[in-house]
This record gives sequence, C-alpha cells and structure tokens, in this order.
Amino acid sequence: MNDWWPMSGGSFAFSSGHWFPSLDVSDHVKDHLFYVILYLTGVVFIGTGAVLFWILWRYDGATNADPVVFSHGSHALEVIWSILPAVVLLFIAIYQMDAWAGARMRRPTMADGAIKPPLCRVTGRQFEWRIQYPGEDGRLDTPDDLHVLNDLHVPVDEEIVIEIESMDVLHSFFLPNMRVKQDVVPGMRQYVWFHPVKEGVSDIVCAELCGWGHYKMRGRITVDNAAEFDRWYSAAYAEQETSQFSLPEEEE
Ligand SMILES: [Cu+2]
Repeated sequence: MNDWWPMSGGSFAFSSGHWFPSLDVSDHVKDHLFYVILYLTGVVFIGTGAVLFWILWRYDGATNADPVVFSHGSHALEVIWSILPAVVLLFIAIYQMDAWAGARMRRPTMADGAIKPPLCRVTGRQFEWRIQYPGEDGRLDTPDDLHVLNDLHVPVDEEIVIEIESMDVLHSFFLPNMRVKQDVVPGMRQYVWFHPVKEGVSDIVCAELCGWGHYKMRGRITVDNAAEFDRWYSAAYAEQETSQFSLPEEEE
C-alpha cells in the first residue's frame, strides 16, 4: 500500500533527487517548466535574501558610527527592475503556451478525428470521489453504468479523458503523478486528460479545502494493462450486480 502514498518512499525527499512524485506519464507532462520557474524564483529569493543580510550587517548601528545616508530615485535601477521581470514574465508566458494548450485546450481525438469521449465521470462529493463508467452502451446515466468509490482504474498507453463534476461544493481533482489538477466547480462539466505510460497505483487527492473532511477526500488511480483493466471492470461490474449495496440517491 505504501508505494502509492507520495510521502513515503522518499519520492518527495530532496535526498532521492526528485522534487515531484514519480512520473507516470509521458506527454502532457512539462516538468521542466516547473524547474525553470523554480530556478528563476530560487535565484531571486537567494539574491534578495543575501542583499537584505548584507545591508543588516553593513549598516548595523552598534558598529557603524556614521549615520545612514538616504538617496532618492535611481532611474537606471528602476528601469532595470521593471524591464527584467517584464522580460522574464513574457518569456514564461510564451514558453508555456504549448504545454497549456496540450493540457487544457487540445482535447484528445480518436483515429477518425472525432473528440474522444470520456472513459468515465468522476464526481466530487464531501468527502469522496464517485466514479461512474458508462457500461456496455457507452453512455453515462443509463442503468448499465458501473459505479465505484475512490477507486479509479484506467488502461495504460492511451489517452484517458475524464469528465469531472461536483455534487456539492468546490473541490479540486488532483492526480499528482499525472500532473493533472483541475478545480471541480459545482454546475460545471469539465474534462481532464492524460496519457499514462506506466502501470501502477498512485493518488487521487482533493486539492481544494472543501469542508471538515477535506483531508480524507482521497482515492487512488490504478493504471492497468488492457487485459487487467478488462478483468477488473468485469469483476467490479459482477460485484455491483450481486451486491445489495447501492449509493444513496442524490439529494434534490
Ligand atoms: Cu474536496
């Protein structure tokens, strides 16, 4: 069980050489963008910290008899600290465009060019993730749908599209390993997509404070090969058919 909890196994630790949970996807993943921004902000953070400490030391009143001399206005400095951040922000704005389009705008298509339908719908609800697969007929909200709780399964090596919705308040559907994070807004139907290339189990977490039980709003995503996915699906479906348990009706 431990291998899917990101705080264990040192995948967040500096010592392992990774800043992010292990990478389970290929495209749509632009970790280098995170690193570019991390290095940029890191350099600025260390630089301003160093200047602050140098000034504290240099103008320490106890050891410095001379009064501090204030100067007003430096045209050159102001131009530099206006232009430099503007250039950096412009660079980031242009550099990230393709990553953003791939993650948020270019919805995956099928061989014939049609928009790929979602594999399933994930509904956020205080405090769980309800997952609904369309079943044989390929349509959601029909009697043959498969309902599971907090246990998302997806096949490996294909574009996975998921429809996300909220049943109550604002949640955020976060798959750290897939680098997917999307606010789940009540009344909105949204889609996220990713392309898992490695089998395994990782987290689903809620990344938006949504109530007292926010901390436990956690599920898992299992990436299976096609055969295993089919086996899991049939087993879950058979279990649903035989069990007395059903999800409570949605409140009006
Ligand atoms: Cu939540």
